[in-house]
Amino acid sequence: AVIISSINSDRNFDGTIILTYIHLHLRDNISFNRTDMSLSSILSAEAIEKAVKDCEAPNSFCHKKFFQLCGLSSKTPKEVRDVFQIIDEDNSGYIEESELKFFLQRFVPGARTLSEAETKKFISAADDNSDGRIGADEFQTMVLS
Ligand SMILES: [Ca+2]
Ligand SMILES: [Ca+2]
Repeated sequence: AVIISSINSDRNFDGTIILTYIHLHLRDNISFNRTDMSLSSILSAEAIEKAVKDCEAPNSFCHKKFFQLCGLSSKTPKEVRDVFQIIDEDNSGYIEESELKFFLQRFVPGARTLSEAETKKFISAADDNSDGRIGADEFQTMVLS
């Protein structure tokens, strides 16, 4: 509806502007859907729900148990890498402390945030080179070991 109304209202103006607008609009929607779909195409909805429910209580998060319950531990290295990229929301190539805090919400939007203690424990479990963030290789090793 947004696209059609903008075409109609811009009918008297230069067509290039309209195309640029439509292009931006489509690009945003496509990239959003792509990210949204990959997590549920890798893991089953029931397994995700089970894993998030299990650590509902404050400070009960255990990454090992979470990866097992949601089924990630038994995925291929490629699939684990795909999940890494979803959690690395700003595409920096690393999962930083600020992204890890919202780890559970990447699986279920209404889930709780991780406490500072949980976040720190999570990072140190994976952070082999002690740079304070989780790289793709570190994530893969943690999940699949
Ligand atoms: Ca990042
Ligand atoms: Ca690291």
